[in-house]
Amino acid sequence: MATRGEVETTTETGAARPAPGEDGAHVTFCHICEAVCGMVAQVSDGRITKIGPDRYSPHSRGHICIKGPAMRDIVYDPDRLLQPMRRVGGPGEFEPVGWDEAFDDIALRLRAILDGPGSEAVAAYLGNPVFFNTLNWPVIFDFFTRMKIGKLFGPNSQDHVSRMRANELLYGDPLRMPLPDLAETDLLIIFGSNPLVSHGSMISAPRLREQLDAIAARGRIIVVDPRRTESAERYEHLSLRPDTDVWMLAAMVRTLFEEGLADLDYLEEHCVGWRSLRDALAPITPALAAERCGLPAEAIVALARDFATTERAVAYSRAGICRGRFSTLANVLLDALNMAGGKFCRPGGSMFGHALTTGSKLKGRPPDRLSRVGGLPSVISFLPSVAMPGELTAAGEGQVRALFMVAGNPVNSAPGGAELERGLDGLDLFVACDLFINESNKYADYILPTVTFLERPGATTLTFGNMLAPFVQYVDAVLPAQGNVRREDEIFGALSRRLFGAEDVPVGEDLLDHQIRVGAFGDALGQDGLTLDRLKRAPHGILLESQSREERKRIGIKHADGKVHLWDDVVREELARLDGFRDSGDLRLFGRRHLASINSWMHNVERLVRSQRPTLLIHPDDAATRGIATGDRVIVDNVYGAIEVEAELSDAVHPGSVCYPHGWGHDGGWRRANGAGGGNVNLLSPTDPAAVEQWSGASLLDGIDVRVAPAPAATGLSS
Ligand SMILES: Nc1nc2c(c(=O)[nH]1)N[C@H]1C(S)=C(S)[C@@H](COP(=O)(O)OP(=O)(O)OC[C@H]3O[C@@H](n4cnc5c(=O)[nH]c(N)nc54)[C@H](O)[C@@H]3O)O[C@H]1N2
Ligand SMILES: Nc1nc2c(c(=O)[nH]1)N[C@H]1C(S)=C(S)[C@@H](COP(=O)(O)OP(=O)(O)OC[C@H]3O[C@@H](n4cnc5c(=O)[nH]c(N)nc54)[C@H](O)[C@@H]3O)O[C@H]1N2
Ligand code: SF4
Ligand SMILES: [Mo]
Repeated sequence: MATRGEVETTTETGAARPAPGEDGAHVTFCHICEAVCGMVAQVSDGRITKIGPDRYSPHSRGHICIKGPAMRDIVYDPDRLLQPMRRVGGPGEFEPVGWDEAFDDIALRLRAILDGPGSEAVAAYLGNPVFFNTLNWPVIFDFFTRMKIGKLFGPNSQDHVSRMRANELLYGDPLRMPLPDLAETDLLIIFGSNPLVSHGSMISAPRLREQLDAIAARGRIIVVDPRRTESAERYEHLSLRPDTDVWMLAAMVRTLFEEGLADLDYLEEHCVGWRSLRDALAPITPALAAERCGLPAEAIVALARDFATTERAVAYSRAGICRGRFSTLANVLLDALNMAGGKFCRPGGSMFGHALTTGSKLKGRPPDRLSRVGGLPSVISFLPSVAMPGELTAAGEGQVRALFMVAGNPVNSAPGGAELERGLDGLDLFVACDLFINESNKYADYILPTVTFLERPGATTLTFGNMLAPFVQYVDAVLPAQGNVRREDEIFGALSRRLFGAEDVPVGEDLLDHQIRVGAFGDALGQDGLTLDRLKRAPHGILLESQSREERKRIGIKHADGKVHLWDDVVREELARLDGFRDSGDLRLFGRRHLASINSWMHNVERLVRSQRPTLLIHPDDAATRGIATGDRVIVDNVYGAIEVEAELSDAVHPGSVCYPHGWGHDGGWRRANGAGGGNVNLLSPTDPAAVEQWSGASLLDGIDVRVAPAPAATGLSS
């Protein structure tokens, strides 16, 4: 029976649920990207024979992409680690070890570090897949909290950290993320996202393409991007030089004020600081922005006018504006555009999503701090990756001596280059939890092999706050753990007990049940409402009724005055820095994702890699001046590093820019991935903490100054 707040759906099949590993159809969901699509895994003779879409899922209604079914290949990958490994030689040289032996030695060595240099010398890198593992992370965090871990790192600074810093400035809470109201908008401007390939980020909506097509049919979608992406191709494209959006956004907001199009009553009611922002933006004219961005001033003005005069309009941004030189400011200005246009908290505009659980998602996380090297701030406890190599290698008090790396691969996914590898190799204790030997954990002392998401229960709660239609699903494991691998909660629970004598290690499911029940949709520990038990009785998940925009705004804004803050010292100082900034005029490198790739970890799957070829997209004009043709080997370099890759001429990229996907150039324990070629583009990302934006510490990944030249024969740089 449905409980309070549920949207009635006809998706209950009533079929009995098979136990993990039992023959039959197992309802599950995909944990690879934020769409969290419903899937069904067929099990026969204890093995998964096929993974297909869950057509009964009220969330994804039968949608999946090519990566979901490929998880079967990951489960049975011949290179997958199925027993704990201890390093016995150089990088990547491991031999099997028993769990107890591994735990004993890890505990002994960690104890020595905690008793010696102390917890400041202990760090963790938690990679992207951990965050999808919502039932296990409380146990992982519990372990780190018990030891008062000094430093946390993760992919945040390669991803959304500047968006979070902007959220904190604007709304008083880094985790409060405004979403575009796709269901009702008539004009959507996308800055730096390619939803047709990424399937949405900070938006969880698997059938995004249908929603976007519907907007395009009744109105417009304009994609602002240095590449004519798959999304730009399908809708309208406005091409600009990488890492220049900040000027375009500033000029658009300015245009609204200049032309009397800004909704002043609205600003007065909802925001503070808008007058200061307005005055400070005065020098950033459309002509100046046009010159910086490499597009016509008229295009900026026309878009601003159209945005302001379309009642239901919204600007949305993602990764593409989060990793630049002015990324916090760019995100603030994006929201300022929505505010000045009067689009926030209005139909078709922007509004926060829903909160399923109460309190912070990362309960008990360490306090925010500055990095020892470079003095960069942490955001939601995570220090910037650009500080990581120095934290590992710079001798002195607080130097990291022990590292736990769970589901991460910073050597390929973060800046760091040779110094990061040297740092990883020089640790006193390096423990990794992963499915494979990758480019980072090949330096570990121990790799503790973990289950895939198909071998553990899971809940879709990570992306709940970003769902356009609030949905929640709990699923059981499809298979028991393969080989001699364990879940992360088992591993970190065991370490907590061994090292700290912990008797009260949290249980992920109990915490989830409690959080659901005291949350907005819960039964408040008594009345009718959502509970984990109820979730377990709805295998395909439950759609929930949306709360009103006003209610979400009331809950979402954490500033004491209940207003959106458009002005503060950060905005003031960043605008001053913008004023003094001079573009080098060099070629600018930016990234792209491929439908069949997920960051650095699915390149060992034949059916995914066979359709891909990482190439450096270069505009024909830039290629001509350098004597480069499609298929040529070229060297891309700057002061930080060099890679040798294959060139592909394409007028889809903005003149003066080149585009290369990240996550390639493998050299780990995954044989097919190692043979897939390509280069590690993050070797070109600045590793100097002073070279990145100082408020968020966001790595500079889009808009890196590089040189490109034909490769002399046999450089030996990369395959
Ligand atoms: N297939 C696939 N899907 C994925 C992933 C994957 O690796 N593969 N990764 C997942 C993850 S972890 C994330 S965080 C999300 C990210 O989701 P999105 O943010 O939608 O993904 P991206 O493809 O990185 O889109 C960024 C876009 O910004 C553009 N861009 C680069 N520089 C600039 C710039 O300076 N200005 C502007 N305006 N645009 C710029 C790029 O050309 C690109 O089209 O995707 C998720 N989904
Ligand atoms: N230049 C450039 N660099 C980028 C980006 C970009 O756009 N451009 N995008 C960035 C973004 S958005 C992100 S999120 C990061 C991602 O970067 P990271 O978070 O460092 O990690 P991944 O590359 O996703 O590698 C994930 C690792 O987790 C392992 N794994 C997968 N599932 C599990 C599991 O269930 N348990 C365990 N224990 N391990 C598992 C995989 O085998 C793999 O080794 O990359 C970033 N790097
Ligand atoms: S869109 Fe994302 S969640 Fe859906 S199947 Fe593909 S990778 Fe999985
Ligand atoms: Mo990401």
